[in-house]
Amino acid sequence: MRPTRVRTAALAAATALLAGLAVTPAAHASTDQHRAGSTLAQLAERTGRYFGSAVDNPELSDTSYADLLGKEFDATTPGNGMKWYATEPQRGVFDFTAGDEIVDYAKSKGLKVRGHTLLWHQQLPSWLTSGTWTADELRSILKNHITQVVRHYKGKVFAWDVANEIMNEDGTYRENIFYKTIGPSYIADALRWAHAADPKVKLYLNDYNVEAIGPKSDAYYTLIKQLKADHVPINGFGMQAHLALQYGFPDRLRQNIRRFADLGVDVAITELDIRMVLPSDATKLAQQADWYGKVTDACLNVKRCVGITVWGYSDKHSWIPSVFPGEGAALPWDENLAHKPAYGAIHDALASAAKED
Ligand code: 9MR
Repeated sequence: MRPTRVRTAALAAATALLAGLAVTPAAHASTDQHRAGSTLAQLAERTGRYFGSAVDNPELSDTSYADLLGKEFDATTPGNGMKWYATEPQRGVFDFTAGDEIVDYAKSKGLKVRGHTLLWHQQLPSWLTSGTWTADELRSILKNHITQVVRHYKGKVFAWDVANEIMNEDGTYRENIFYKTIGPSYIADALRWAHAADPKVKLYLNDYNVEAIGPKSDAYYTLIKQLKADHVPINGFGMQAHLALQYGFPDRLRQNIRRFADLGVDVAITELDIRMVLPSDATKLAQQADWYGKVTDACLNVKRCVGITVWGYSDKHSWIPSVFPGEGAALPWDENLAHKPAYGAIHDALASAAKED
């Protein structure tokens, strides 16, 4: 009886491992040891990509968190520090304190920085949202904001999310203040102004719920194709990838990444997290690990998918519980900064691609 039981267990463990799933704590320990040799960033770099994590300013004083971020990742995105409310709190008065703090931290740890974001419908200062503007006035406000912020971070960020979340789910333009006042031309102009202020920085459009092929990603596909045809400077498309186990994995993610790459732009996974309805359990964590592995594989499969950023790396600091009550556990590290099965799945996906390169 005994040998059979052992064999069965070993077989189950091997099958689960092959599927990228977590098995027993003992299996974790040995595989984690095996993975200790290289960080996610080191493996990603061997495939010509980066692996980043967002960070919000208050998190920098959590030293164990900030230290681990600096060791495991080679890129970071400020969670809030470069948004309009922070950078231009009064009209024409710029404050780069929060963004600079993250740039300085990143420099000290050898991380590169993704700029986020030049325009968005959220986190705008009240002087902007409560004012009444003509199209010309708002165009000049937008031009000045973009010019000053991009100029300040010239050479310090490698990419900018120029326009964030500008489409509705049905593929129509979101009626943000810029669209309502100026019309859709604000998008091409924003890209042109950013390019004029820093001709080398990579310029992105960025959104959520665009990982699957559907009306929203189709709208970006059409827009980027047109921008390219019009010779507007556009270098990349950011798929945020705020996924949730209860809504299913985005259909044809890999094909979707590929079709944007085929338009001649880079693609980046910019804000990855995979939440679940709490409490978490072994089954949900295994499914989450499988999805993290699948997202990583999908990016690795397309040469122009240049990097992956998780939106914070641990459940200790995550935007999710406050926005989706009863949901969370979305990141590859837990509240105690210990690896979850998702970490192993990402590591394994990167390691096998790194081997092939
Ligand atoms: O992580 C950010 C959180 O701290 C802010 O409170 C929130 C405000 O809406 O924005 C979060 O980041 C968002 C990002 O800028 C754009 N995509 C969605 C992210 C999660 O809301």
